[in-house]
Parts: sequence; C-alpha cells; structure tokens
Amino acid sequence: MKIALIGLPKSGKTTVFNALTGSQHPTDKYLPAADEANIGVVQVIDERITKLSEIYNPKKTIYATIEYQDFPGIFSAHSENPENAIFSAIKANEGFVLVLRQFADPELDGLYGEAEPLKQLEAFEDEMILMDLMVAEKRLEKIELGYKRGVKTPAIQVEEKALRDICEQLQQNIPIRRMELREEEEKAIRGFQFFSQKPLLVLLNCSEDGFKEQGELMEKISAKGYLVEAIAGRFEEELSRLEPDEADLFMADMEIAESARDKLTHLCYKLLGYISFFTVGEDEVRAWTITKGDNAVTAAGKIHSDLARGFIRAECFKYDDILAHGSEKVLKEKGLFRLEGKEYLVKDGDIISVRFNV
Ligand SMILES: Nc1nc2c(ncn2[C@@H]2O[C@H](COP(=O)(O)OP(=O)(O)O)[C@@H](O)[C@H]2O)c(=O)[nH]1
Ligand SMILES: [Mg+2]
Repeated sequence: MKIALIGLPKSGKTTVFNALTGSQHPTDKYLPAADEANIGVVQVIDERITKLSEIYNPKKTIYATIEYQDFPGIFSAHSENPENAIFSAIKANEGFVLVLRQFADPELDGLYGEAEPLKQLEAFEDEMILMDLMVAEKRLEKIELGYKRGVKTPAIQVEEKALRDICEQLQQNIPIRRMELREEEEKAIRGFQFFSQKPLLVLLNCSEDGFKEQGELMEKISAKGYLVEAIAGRFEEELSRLEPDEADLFMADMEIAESARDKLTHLCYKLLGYISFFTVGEDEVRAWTITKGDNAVTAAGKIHSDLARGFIRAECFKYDDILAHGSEKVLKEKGLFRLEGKEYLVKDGDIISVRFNV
C-alpha cells in the first residue's frame, strides 16, 4: 500500500512521517522546503500473523507493508504546473493523508497564514480540482485535434464523454471521488490518476494539549465526507524514539490508546477499503492486501498471476477457527474447511490455499 503525506509547507508532514517510520529527518522550522520526498516502509504488525506464525512455525513470516511518502509542501505557490514531477509522484500513490496544521505557532502563522484547518482543507480541494480540470481540458483539446485528423475510435469517444462529464462537475467544485462514474467511465479515466479522485484522509496535527479537543472540528470535516483524525505530531515523533516500555508509560499518561503508526495503519486500510487474507505453511506465513469485495481469483492473482490464470479452487478457512482449534486437521473434522470457487468473495481474515493448473 502506498500513501502520500501531503499538505502545506510546515504543516508537520515530516514530523508525522518520522513518527510513523521511526526515521529522523530534519524538521527545523527554518529549513527550506525539501525538493524530494522522504520514503519509508512500515510493517503492518497484524497480531493475527504473529499468532499464525506461532501455530505454523514457518521459515519466514511476512507482514503487509505500508509505504509512506513524505512530499515537500504543495500548493503554496500559484500557477504550479499540473504536470510537474512531484505531482505525478504524488498521484502514483493509492491514497493521500492531508496533514493540516492545527497547532499555533506565531512564526509559522506569519509565514503561512494562521492554522485554520477547515479553510486549508477547502483551499486544497480547490487546488486539486483545478489541477484535474487543467489536465482533463488539455486532454480534451488533444482529442479534438485527433478528431480533426480523423482519429476517432469508440474508446476515445467514451473517454471524451467521460472527460466532458467530469469537467462539468469539476467546474461546480465537485471532486471526482464524489462523482458517480459508470464503470466504463472509471476505466477510461483511470490512467490520469486525478488528484480529486484519490481517497483522502484529513489528519489534524495538533499541539500536545490540543489533540483531544478537536471533536467539533472533526465533526465538521467528517460531515463533509472525509475520514478525519487528530494527533499530536511532535509528541508522537518523540514517542517513536522511546523504548516500548517507556513509550507505553507516556501514552498512558497522555491517554493515548494507540500509537500514531497503529492508528494510521487502521485508518489507511479503512480509507482504501482494504482487507487482509493470509497464506500459511511450513515455508511462509504471509499477509496479503486486497480490496473488500474482491473475489477468490483476484486474491489468487495477488499471490501470483499463474494462480489467477490457472485457478481451480480455493481451500479456505477462517483465522478465528484455526486460532480456536489449533490445527487444520481439527478444522477438517469439524467441517470448517471450505472449498470455494472463482466468485467467492474473500473475507478479512480468510486463510487461503489456491489449487491451480497452468
Ligand atoms: N508545536 C508543534 N509543533 C510542531 C508539530 N508538528 C510539527 N511541528 C513543528 O513545525 C515545524 C515544521 O514541521 P515539519 O514536520 O518539518 O513540517 P513539513 O514542512 O510539513 O514537513 C517544525 O518546527 C516542527 O517542529 C506539533 O505537533 N506541534
Ligand atoms: Mg517536510
């Protein structure tokens, strides 16, 4: 899973990134904006994998991972080119975490305007919509030119129609993720990786004593249809540098139940509608990430394209059942071992072994 941290300069993206990845990139207030993204990979320590590993004792245990990319601040300057390299890199991610500064800082206020998350959120949506509009309109111009030269395939006509519909709604300030697109439209525009189509999590970066008091603001943001969370970025960064025992004490003291890393992990799965299934055996116990609603063939394809191509059946049981009964033998005796076909919708926590033939 690939997630981009985005936001205005000095909103605390690198601070949050450090907290999530345990890295120590500089976050000096007066440091000029970086020109490259920081990249860090975080393991998703799913305790189900840990427990399965205890049962199967495999040679390898492989957790899922989230790759976080901490981008330099965007949309701070006007007239940014919608095709610049940073934008393309951001759009290559599956979802965005928009970090909004909610902690007060007189110097940052002076430089970047006061911490007004709602206003900043709106400004961000506007910019994203504008960038998408520019990209879509440019493509439409190219299509027109092509028509004049006699290039007019059915696929291009579908794309043209989709883009016209989208432009019309973008002009009314509707982000693409809220538009109802038909499947063919969705397919036709997939390659553009439009900003306003990506799932967006709003992360309020608060002061140490302010992150619990964001209820009202969070409700407002959530009423606009966003997933939203508040954390104390700098405090979390400090926490991530402590030994686990020590960190637990500080967390208890602050009444934080979950580290920023764990919190963000759950939220990112939710944001993207992802679930996990597992494969188990002597060699390897491993977590795989799919979209809720994916069928057994799609899940098999995550493991290897041959498994999807030659799919015969999925042998399947539930994590909860193996945990309760301890062995596959018992599951078979109890009839908790299932054979599922191609159309079976894989559930979170399914343990799957694919029978295939290529
Ligand atoms: N008080 C406070 N300061 C923070 C917090 N998060 C970041 N900062 C400060 O804000 C400045 C910019 O942070 P940084 O993470 O570099 O922002 P970026 O430009 O978005 O990557 C630094 O001086 C941080 O120490 C926070 O939660 N509380
Ligand atoms: Mg930074």
